[in-house]
Amino acid sequence: MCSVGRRQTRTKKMPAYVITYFAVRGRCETMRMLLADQGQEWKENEVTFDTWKKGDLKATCVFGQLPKFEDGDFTLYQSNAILRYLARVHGKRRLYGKDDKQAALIDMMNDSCEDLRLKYVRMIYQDYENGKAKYIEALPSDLSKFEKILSDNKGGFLVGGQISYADYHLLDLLLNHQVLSPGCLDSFPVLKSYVARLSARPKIKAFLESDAHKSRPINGNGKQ
Ligand code: 6SG
Repeated sequence: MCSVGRRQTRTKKMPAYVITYFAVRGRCETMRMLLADQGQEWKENEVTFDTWKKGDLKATCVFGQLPKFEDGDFTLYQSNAILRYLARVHGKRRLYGKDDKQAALIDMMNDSCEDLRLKYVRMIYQDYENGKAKYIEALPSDLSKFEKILSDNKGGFLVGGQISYADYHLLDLLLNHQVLSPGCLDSFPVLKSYVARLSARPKIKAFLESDAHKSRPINGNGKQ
């Protein structure tokens, strides 16, 4: 999926994508799922925490953080900007809706995914021992919003009738939340079947079953 050897046989259709990140799912599993589902190849440039702590790589990153994403000689930072870039480039009708209004709604959905991700990340990294139970208790309030959105939109996705980059983001979040709290989708049948349906897309299924995915911890501190 991401061997250097294969890059040599790439045609123009096969961009030289490189993801530079820690060996975790974290902020990159959404873009990895998007790329896998779109039949793209990429190379992983794994950074150990020890290397990162030395500071040399950090000093070269525009905002001092990873992930870094390269498409040939084009370099991007900020995981959501990377998702939007890939959304503009891939997909039958791109992964960004059919017009400007759908694109704006897809951005809106992704912003709400980002809100939930930030809450999750803060709990995982700053408050896991004390805050986990409270976080799980409050989770239905967030999940119910997505349940209603998906029930109201008959197209099977967050917006319209085609997958968008925000769907990959929500899928990643829901998969992580099912690890945090295995029964958390039981009272949300629409979300539950959405996760099952997207996870069963052949290329996503293969990705989720891959050693590369399974061997990466969700978070950098081992909490999940
Ligand atoms: C952390 O926060 O793994 N990037 C992270 N951390 C290192 O020096 N808005 C952007 C975006 O969407 C957020 C980037 C994100 O792209 S991801 C980063 O660069 C830094 O700031 C989550 C993750 N964290 C584990 C980690 C590695 C280094 C610091 C945190 C574990 C803890 C301390 C060392 C090893 Fe650690």
